[in-house]
Amino acid sequence: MSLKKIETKVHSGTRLTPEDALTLFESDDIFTIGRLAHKIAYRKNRDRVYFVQNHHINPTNICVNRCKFCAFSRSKGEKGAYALSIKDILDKLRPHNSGLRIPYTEVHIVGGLHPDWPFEFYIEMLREIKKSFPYIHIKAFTAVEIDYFSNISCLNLTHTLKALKNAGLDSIPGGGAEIFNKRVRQKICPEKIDGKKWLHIMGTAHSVGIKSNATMLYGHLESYKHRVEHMLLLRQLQDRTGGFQAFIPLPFHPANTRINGRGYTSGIDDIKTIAIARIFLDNFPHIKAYWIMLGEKIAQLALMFGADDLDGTVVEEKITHSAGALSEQALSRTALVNMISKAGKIPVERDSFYRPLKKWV
Ligand code: V47
Ligand code: SF4
Repeated sequence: MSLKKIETKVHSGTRLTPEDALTLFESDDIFTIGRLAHKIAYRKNRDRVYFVQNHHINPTNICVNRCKFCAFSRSKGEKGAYALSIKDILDKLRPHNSGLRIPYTEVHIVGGLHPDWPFEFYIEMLREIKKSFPYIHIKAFTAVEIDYFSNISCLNLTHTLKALKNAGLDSIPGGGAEIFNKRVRQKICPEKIDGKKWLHIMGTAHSVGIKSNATMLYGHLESYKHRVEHMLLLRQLQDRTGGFQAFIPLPFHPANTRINGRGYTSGIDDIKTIAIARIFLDNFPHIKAYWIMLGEKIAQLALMFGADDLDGTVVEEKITHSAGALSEQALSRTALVNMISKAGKIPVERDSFYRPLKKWV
């Protein structure tokens, strides 16, 4: 299939096949790919680019899985291992020495699979955060953590999800998807739930009314074919549930990991992957350029290549910074607004369901 035929499909709003997506990955014509992605992003979101005032928290880096690509995790007792108490978490969310209402509208919580914490600990964590900050949206726990909770609580998946929701969980982040291909997944994270289970957990979450995101970790041992296969499975699930809000391609950071891959991803690969995601995932409302992993400059460029969301203020980031990220750990609201407006776009501060809170026109 030539790019010309793919262009015609995009102009007429025809869904691309996996073969089309592979053709795009194999093409060097980044300008055509970008133009097509930008057209679709404009169709969906006009010139709006979203961000959220959020605070990331990683309650523990102690993890029984020890994925090979993960530089953040530690085993219990290992140097550098930590586990926060609920009080530590609440203190992190509170601004220092002030009774002022905090600016964040979202807290994003993901961590390791701790060998000793009971399910009740996570329930209490959610309840206490909601009690102290009732206006904050809690986006927490990857599908991998949710599967672990179901195992340690001996509750089935639906009951686990409902218990989390009742305690204050508002939505689920997209982590843990990595790459669904069995052979590659076995090499990079042999202990992790497989792709089928990840998709099943997300589908079940959507069925009980919990929205989520989806990610793809790329730039390690996978091929373009595996990326397309990954996105196809997400597109198929989204056709059934409509529960995904955003897709977030995550470029692999190799420092301190146990994967001898290809080094860091190139800017061209980052931009191309974002653009192809925008074109191929026609049923995803948003494509997020996560500035922490892409770096500010590539994330800004991604706004011309199909991305319509930058994530947020973040405040504290450990996962990527353990693996050699060079970006800051936090950006102010002003910095995000500048990044977006200097790309010629309209900055929109959003809530966690993409409802606009403030627009800079
Ligand atoms: O699941 C771990 C990835 C993810 C590395 O849903 C790595 O809004 C690169 O999912 N190099 C967690 N990536 C982060 C995540 C996320 C981030 C921002 C927003 C949202 C959202 C979700 O980080 C993990 C894994 O795929 N990761 N190690 C690494 N060395
Ligand atoms: Fe644990 Fe998640 Fe790191 Fe894997 S990626 S070792 S599951 S913290």
